[in-house]
Amino acid sequence: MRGSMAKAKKPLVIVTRKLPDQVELRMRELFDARLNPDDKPMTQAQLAEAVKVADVLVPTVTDRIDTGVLSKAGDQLKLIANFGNGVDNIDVASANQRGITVTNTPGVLTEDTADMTMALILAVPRRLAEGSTVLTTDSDWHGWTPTWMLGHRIWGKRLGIIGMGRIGQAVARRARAFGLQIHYHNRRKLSSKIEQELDATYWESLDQMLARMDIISVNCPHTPGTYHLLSARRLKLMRPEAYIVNTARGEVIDENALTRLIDGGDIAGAGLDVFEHEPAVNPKLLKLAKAGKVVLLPHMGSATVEGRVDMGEKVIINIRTFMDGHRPPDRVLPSML
Ligand code: 8YV
Repeated sequence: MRGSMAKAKKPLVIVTRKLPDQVELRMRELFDARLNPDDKPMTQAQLAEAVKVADVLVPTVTDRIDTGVLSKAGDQLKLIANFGNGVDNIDVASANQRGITVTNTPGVLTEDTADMTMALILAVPRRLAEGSTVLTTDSDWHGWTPTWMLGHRIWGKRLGIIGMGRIGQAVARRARAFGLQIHYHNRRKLSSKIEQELDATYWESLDQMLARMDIISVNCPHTPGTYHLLSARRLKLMRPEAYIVNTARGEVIDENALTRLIDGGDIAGAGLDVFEHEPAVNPKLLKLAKAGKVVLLPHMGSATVEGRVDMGEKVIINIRTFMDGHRPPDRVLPSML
């Protein structure tokens, strides 16, 4: 009959940034996909125009989907399928109130992000970035000496993981192989089975954990509850020999306070893949990087070809499931944040 024979109208899916070719190809086949081949970030005004017409919006961490944008959404907008795990770029509560479902892409960037975390855990104490520039910049190398470019051993040290979700646990598994002792702070204590597997010690008090760790790794999401979780007061609790690594979100750390404390010798150093005001980077942090006190990366935690394709695939599955009238697998609810 007509209904079953007629092809359903494809949903208009607006994608805000350039995605991997194979993801875009598949989106073109499945949807009426409006892509962004130039990859120029959209302005708030352009995002507002997009939500007026889109059935589905696919934003990324670089798009702020706030109430200003959402208030312009047409009735046809039913799904925001974020290309990314963190949803702090989206006002999820406000979207839900307007009847718009929000999804993300968890699980597929866990291992890549944990690898990058481990890379920073190694890079800072072992002076990797500093060492790698010696040969390429001023050919300042006069040969091996017993006392030059000494860093610090990580084996046997205490690693305190803040946020023991998927990524935190993946970091713990790696870190154990490097001889680190695993400690963690999390909203909830893990099951004793997982604690035993990871040989992990739970700290209900973040303050107490901070005061006793050699390395801190931030692996929790940015939510209103974790904004500046590492405040100036808490950062001051850290030992002067301690390092801090952040591959989660810049907003979790008071970046100005961190910069001051490293500069003053109250914290030994930091490895940062994320920043409080991305893409802007505090010039004082850049100075500290030149002095070899911090290692800075431009938000590369999940930047693998495989990861980005998997993320795209997740976005597609979420859109298709939703369009077929089912609950998408990666729905995000305000209560989860
Ligand atoms: C993503 C990330 O690349 O998924 C996340 O939360 O931080 C990144 O690794 C980015 O969010 C894409 O939107």
